Amino acid sequence: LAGLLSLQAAAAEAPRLVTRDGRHALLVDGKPFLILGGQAHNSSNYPEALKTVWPAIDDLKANTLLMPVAWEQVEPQEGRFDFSFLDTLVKQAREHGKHLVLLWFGTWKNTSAQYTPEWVKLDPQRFPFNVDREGKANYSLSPFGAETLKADKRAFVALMGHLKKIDGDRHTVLMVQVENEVGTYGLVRDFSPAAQAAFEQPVPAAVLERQKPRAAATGSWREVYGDYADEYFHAWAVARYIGEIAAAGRAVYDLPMYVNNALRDPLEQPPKPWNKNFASGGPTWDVIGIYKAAAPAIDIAAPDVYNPESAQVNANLGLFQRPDNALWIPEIGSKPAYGRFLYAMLGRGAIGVSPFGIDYFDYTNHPLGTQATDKAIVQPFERVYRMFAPLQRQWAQWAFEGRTQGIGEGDDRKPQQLDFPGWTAKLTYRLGRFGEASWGGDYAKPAPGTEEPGGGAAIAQIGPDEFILIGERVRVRMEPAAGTSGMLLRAEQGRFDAEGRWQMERVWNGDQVDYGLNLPAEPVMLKIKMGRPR
Ligand code: N0T
Repeated sequence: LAGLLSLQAAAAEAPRLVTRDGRHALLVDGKPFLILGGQAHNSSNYPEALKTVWPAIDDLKANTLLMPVAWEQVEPQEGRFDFSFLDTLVKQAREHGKHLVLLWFGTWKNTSAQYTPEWVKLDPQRFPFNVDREGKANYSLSPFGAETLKADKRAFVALMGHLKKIDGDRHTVLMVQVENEVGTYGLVRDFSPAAQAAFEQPVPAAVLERQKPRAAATGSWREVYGDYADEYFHAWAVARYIGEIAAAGRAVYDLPMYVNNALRDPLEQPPKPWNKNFASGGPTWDVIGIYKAAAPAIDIAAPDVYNPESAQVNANLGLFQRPDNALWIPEIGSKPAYGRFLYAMLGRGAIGVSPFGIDYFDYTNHPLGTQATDKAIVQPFERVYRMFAPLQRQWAQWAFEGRTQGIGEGDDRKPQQLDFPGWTAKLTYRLGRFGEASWGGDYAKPAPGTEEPGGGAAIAQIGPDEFILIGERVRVRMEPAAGTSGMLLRAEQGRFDAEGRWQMERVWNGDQVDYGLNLPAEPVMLKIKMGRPR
């Protein structure tokens, strides 16, 4: 009976993020959950449009749909709320067996005010824009607009209250993104009198703790952060604004909340002061500390990955995965080149991932995403989701325990390695079926399907000498850690069934293992047993 009661308690518990040993998990019904997501196009947040969304989400084999809910849509007239789209969305998600992540498009969507209701757009006196040094209004709403904050917060609280009413016992909705890609392009910060007065105040102690001072240890923003003062101040102002909205929403219905980021160049190290090269004030990797200090109600700063260069992708994943920040990728471009990085993201222990523009609306965001508007959109991602779906809960648990790693093939196509306690996985790409290229002739020719970088592998160490390997277009050789000896005992190809039990299909040996585990152009899953001679 006690077991049953605790099971019920877990089922009734709202989704939440937990952290242990610097790793994170999204608990859903009390157990780690892996978001295999898909994000709809921006204008698909209407009941009729959902007809173009579900087929793509189903084709993707996603378990979660990321869908905007817009301020203009829920509060077309001030104080009169309409949550009918949310009702439809939640009902249909349940019918399709999917979870949801809601994206609150309010004061800022890609930094602009375009998703605010008309009554906001038409009243710049009440809802002021940022102004430049000359007092000229910029296109982006000011984080010092007290009325804007009040109004956005009221709408968000109404949304969360409604959500609690319709979903508080079911948890179809897992998380909420507050605003979308915030910050300001073209202007480093607000120079309005209210902003200027705040800029001259001492930097709050909470910020000093999380964001290392660059000059003086205390004092005004300029004194403490020198050339970075304006952008850090804007990040603080925007984060505080969002944090207040999130906190008010969570007071009504406590779900995990996050912000997403249109990235700055992660390879510019050390990062130079803002030079119109990214949206100032957004949660770029270098100001995550400021967001943590100013917006404690926001759990995660998340990267939107729209540059497929492998060095960029890897650098971003490294910078956003921190002991104080779970890795969660709410947007990646839908171009095929991004597919292999799912192995890196899920292998590194992300709580989830979601390609953007997953619906059959006749629109493409090329060149950020694919040109396709049909089933070809999902192909590069479905192949990976298909492999992870049957063991999604188990994988999330392994990731939380620090047992998993993963990587996508580099643009340079060079060998890579993943180190586990006792064993190293050596990965090579493009090589033919037999041995090394030194044999020459046809033997040196790359394996079919490896013309473009497309390989990847995710590995879980499920016992001291046992591994689950998921991957494609890569040769994997497990080697004993330096100074020890060991060999491959058995590699089973198979899959996990719906109950999570391993189903062996064949044992790989001979040609399939003599030169390493040769993973073909279609993803496979192997259960590998290594051994050490006595
Ligand atoms: C994204 C999407 C949507 C290397 C673009 C990406 C989504 C928003 N913005 O289709 O609008 O709502 O979050 C911005 C990418 C910047 C360009 C990077 C060039």
